[in-house]
Amino acid sequence: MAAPATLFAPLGRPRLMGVVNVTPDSFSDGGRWVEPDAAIAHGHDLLADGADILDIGGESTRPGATRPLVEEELGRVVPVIRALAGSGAVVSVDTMRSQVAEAALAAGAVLVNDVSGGLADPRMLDVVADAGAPYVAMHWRGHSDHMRDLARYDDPGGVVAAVCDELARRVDAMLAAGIDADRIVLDPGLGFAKKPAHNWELLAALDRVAALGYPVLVGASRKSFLGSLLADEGGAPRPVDRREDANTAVSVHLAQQGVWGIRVHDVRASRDAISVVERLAVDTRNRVQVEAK
Ligand code: PMM
Repeated sequence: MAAPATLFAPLGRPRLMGVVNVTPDSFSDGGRWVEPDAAIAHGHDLLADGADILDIGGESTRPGATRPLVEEELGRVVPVIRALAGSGAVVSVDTMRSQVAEAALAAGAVLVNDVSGGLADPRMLDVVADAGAPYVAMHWRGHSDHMRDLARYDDPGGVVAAVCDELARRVDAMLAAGIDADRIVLDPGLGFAKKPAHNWELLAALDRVAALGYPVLVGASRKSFLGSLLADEGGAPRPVDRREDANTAVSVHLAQQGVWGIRVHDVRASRDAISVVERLAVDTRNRVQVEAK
């Protein structure tokens, strides 16, 4: 598989993963891209805006969501992956199901993005290992219909220690299944079994996640902890379509932290912000060199 070279080569900035939710019920864009032609056109728009990877998903993970049948999920993602990968895009499949991962890889996806880190489907890690595919493993404690009840981090070290420990255990399982260490990406799973404060703590401690020794991907885009931060005086959360500026600020933070990837719905805003961070890094380095002389 040619993917790792492109996916893991040094780039000097985070990769931007543009979200294509081929779902009727995702929290931020449910229904907008559910028709294959609309999803494919959206993918092309994200590429034009500077997406490095298109993340195609057919199952909503919004809190409380019920799962689609596997046939429904396959029917949503496979034609879209085939078309976008066929036109040269680097495509990842956002799925917790090994059957969908297999079909997606056969249709041209080069990366499996599993929000459950292999916990939702006992075959997933073997399928990924057999395919030699790069694999994003996100921190996850349970399906969306009950994940709110799982947002408890009472042990010493709180959410940061728990997420790192639980991700480290997933890494052990991945390596035991035969997934190459150089094909693993870890994700702290913002919004999944996390209260708003947990997400902020994790964002402030990404060095701890990176210290596990793997590239890090983060998805904050449009999530409810941004809505809570920006709540109005009456406490009503900022609507999903008015959280983008806050998300762009998060992307700046992520770029400064040196993450491998950022998963976003609006690629252009984050791409522009990352360009600023990159440009400033060049001048900061120059200035340090000049002053050291
Ligand atoms: N979040 C969502 C879906 N997939 N994948 C990864 N790796 N990380 C995330 O944070 C993540 C994800 C939920 O957001 P969406 O419904 O807007 O796609």
